[in-house]
Amino acid sequence: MDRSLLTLTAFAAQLFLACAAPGAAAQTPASSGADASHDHASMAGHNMASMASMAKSDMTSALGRYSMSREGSGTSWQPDATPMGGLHVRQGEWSVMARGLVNAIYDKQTGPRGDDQAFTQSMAMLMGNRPLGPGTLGLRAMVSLDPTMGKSGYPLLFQTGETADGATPLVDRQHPHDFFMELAASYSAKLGSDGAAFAYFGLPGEPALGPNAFMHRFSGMRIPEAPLTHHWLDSTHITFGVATLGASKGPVQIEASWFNGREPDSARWNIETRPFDSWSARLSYNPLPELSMQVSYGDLKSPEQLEPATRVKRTTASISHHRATGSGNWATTLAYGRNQKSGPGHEVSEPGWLLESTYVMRDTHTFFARAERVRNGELFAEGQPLHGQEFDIRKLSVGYIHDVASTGPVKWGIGGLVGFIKTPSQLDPSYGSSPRSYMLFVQGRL
Ligand SMILES: [Cu+2]
Repeated sequence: MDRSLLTLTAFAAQLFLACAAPGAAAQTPASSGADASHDHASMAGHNMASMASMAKSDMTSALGRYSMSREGSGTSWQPDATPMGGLHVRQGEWSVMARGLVNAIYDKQTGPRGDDQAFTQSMAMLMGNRPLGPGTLGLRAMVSLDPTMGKSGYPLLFQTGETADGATPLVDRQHPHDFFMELAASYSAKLGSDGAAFAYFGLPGEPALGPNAFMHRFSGMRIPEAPLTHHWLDSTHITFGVATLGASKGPVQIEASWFNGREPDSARWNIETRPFDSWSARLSYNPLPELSMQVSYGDLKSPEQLEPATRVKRTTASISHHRATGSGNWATTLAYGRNQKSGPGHEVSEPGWLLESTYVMRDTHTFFARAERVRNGELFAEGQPLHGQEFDIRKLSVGYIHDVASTGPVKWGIGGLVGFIKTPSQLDPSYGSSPRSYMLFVQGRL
């Protein structure tokens, strides 16, 4: 176990290097040799084009009998029509896919509670599967250098969730993601003519709760701002300890997870362990290649370190649409989440909505927009006059990325976004009358 963990970590580290020095990328999949007997020299002879053009139908999912293009974050689904980004190689019995994203961002949030900061955000992922016995073994590793942005993450007005110091909650800032975002293994076996059953274990991993997480779904992955609905929909994407059982037949998948419901703590470089105290269940349905939908429910016993007595029951529903045309790709996600929080002396039910869309034209121009509405009761600390009150926050972010260069398999773009925020006027003294979010960024994608 330790050894495979180390290997997975090494894979991911290589991918980071590959992004930084793209010339080396061609060797990444080869040297990730799960098959030690493989002849590296012959691999080096392959060029990027032949790797990238490997037939989509060759890549089957680790979890079921459908194309790998249906696989979202964790065990979630996305529309089958979603293009598979990244690098794909077949090595021996292994099908391997690598992908990564890095943003160098200048961020300015306006108003009295605003701030500005320059930082980088990144994610590198390696996944592979191979036949084993009667079924398929899958391995996934995903890492992020987000911890380098500092414990308190980056400025993002009206964002709440997690902590930087273990003592006070983060408000108006997005927490950094942990270095280990996913280290997971799965095994699936065929069931009938078009079905499969699987088991998935991650430390960390993602339980069957919520839509495909924002940095993985096509409609949101290029947007450098975290959604305000993160803690309504997909904040469990890094869960330190999760086991999921699922089954799929044709267009339908049903899953249940048992997991450690506590959010990651402020130590971002480590692996955390804690007993499994929470559960979730999800039903996914892909009726057409262009469509994916899910409903899910999770009972998170004690997600917040600073309020351990608060239990959160989360309900989510989402629809994702992907349309691939001759000149581009257009992906849209509509999602709803509700957190019912109960603790000593308080009980609240907070809804959140998200509508997000990204259009990539001729592989060069990316247009994106994200509209959200959340009811948030965590904007003011204890002792402040508005503490405990809930506010409806509406935000619309629009942006554009222009791809300017590519080095090997890595594409580089420059982009910008503006977020317009509407709040009840009661918040004006704290936030100003029309708070805005601005970001300028350079984005590298593998
Ligand atoms: Cu997150």
